[in-house]
Amino acid sequence: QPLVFSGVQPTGNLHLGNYLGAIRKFVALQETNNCIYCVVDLHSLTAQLVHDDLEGQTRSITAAFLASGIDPKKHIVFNQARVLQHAELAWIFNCVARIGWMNRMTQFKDKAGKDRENASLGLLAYPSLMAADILVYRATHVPVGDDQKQHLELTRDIAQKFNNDFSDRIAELGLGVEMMMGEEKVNGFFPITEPIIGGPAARIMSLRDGSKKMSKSDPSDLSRINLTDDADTISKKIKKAKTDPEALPSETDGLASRPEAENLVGIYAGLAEISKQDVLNEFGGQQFSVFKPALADLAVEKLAPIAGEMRRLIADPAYIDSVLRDGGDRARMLAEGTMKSVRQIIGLLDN
Ligand code: AQP
Repeated sequence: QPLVFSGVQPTGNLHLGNYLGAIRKFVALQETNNCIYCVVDLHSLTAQLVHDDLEGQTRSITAAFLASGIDPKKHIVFNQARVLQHAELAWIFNCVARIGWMNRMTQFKDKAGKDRENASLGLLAYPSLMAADILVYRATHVPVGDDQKQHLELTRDIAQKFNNDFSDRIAELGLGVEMMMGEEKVNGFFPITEPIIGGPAARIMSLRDGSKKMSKSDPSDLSRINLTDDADTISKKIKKAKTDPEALPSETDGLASRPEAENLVGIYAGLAEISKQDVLNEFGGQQFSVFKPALADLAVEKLAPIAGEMRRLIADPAYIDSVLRDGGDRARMLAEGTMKSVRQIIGLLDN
């Protein structure tokens, strides 16, 4: 039975990259799957412990989920800190994973910078908590942007090592399920999760620098389109977006060495839900003075209703909290079911 899980950190304004790379996929997947979507507040402590308004940020991400079309009645929407089993399983995974695995993570290297000795231990262990978020529900599929690919590979490594290390115990207790590991059929407790990455908007880049991903923590607000930007701001940011002086090519090959042009075409394709080639079929040969206003109109058309609904929801924090409470209660029941088995497999008495 497929089960979808994904999370978003409450670390700042959600932007178009988060929306196209992740949230829009969450919405599409809920049509045919059971889904669990989480505001990962514990993760947001890894790079910055003290936040100005963590409660407000958590509610704002929840509002973005709901405003984008996630149905909290049919699926589960909650914040991570309500379900202690995430932290419990993360501790166990800290003991499964190896320090070398964590040290190799590019996100850790980027976020820790040069002064690694001073990075928090939580930042190093981030992928272990992420693996716990997913595997505490034994989720099979995880929609994410391209930047999370390496962390998902680590989740698979952790699941595989746990299954191997405890294979006798899992078999003895009859807690395994049959699954394919490459060519081999094995019996494991945790599934080997599949990432769902891809499409024209898997990695949206900064509007100011085509070599950097669009990010909440970029100091320049002009580098990103926030989900809550008004129409004028969106138009201004797209107008100011860095480009080159050439017209758009008519084939995608012509975008290869033009990262800023490729990014804007990818954003258009993502918003219109068409391929980059379809965009070039329409705009190939045109200057940015024609393409940018068309892109701005499309972005406003798609984002304005979400921003409006987010504002309405944020004005009702009691409703948002009730969604998170209800989702947390349902998530906890599932997570505790997994942890009962995990404790039994390891030999941690909880009776
Ligand atoms: N630029 C992007 N393009 C496509 N997808 C993206 N995602 C993030 N940036 C892009 C995807 O959004 C989801 C939620 O991300 P997150 O907030 O949990 O963490 P992040 O990847 O660290 O996002 P940011 O915006 O870059 O935040 P900061 O600046 O706080 O680090 C994930 O699925 C992510 O892949």
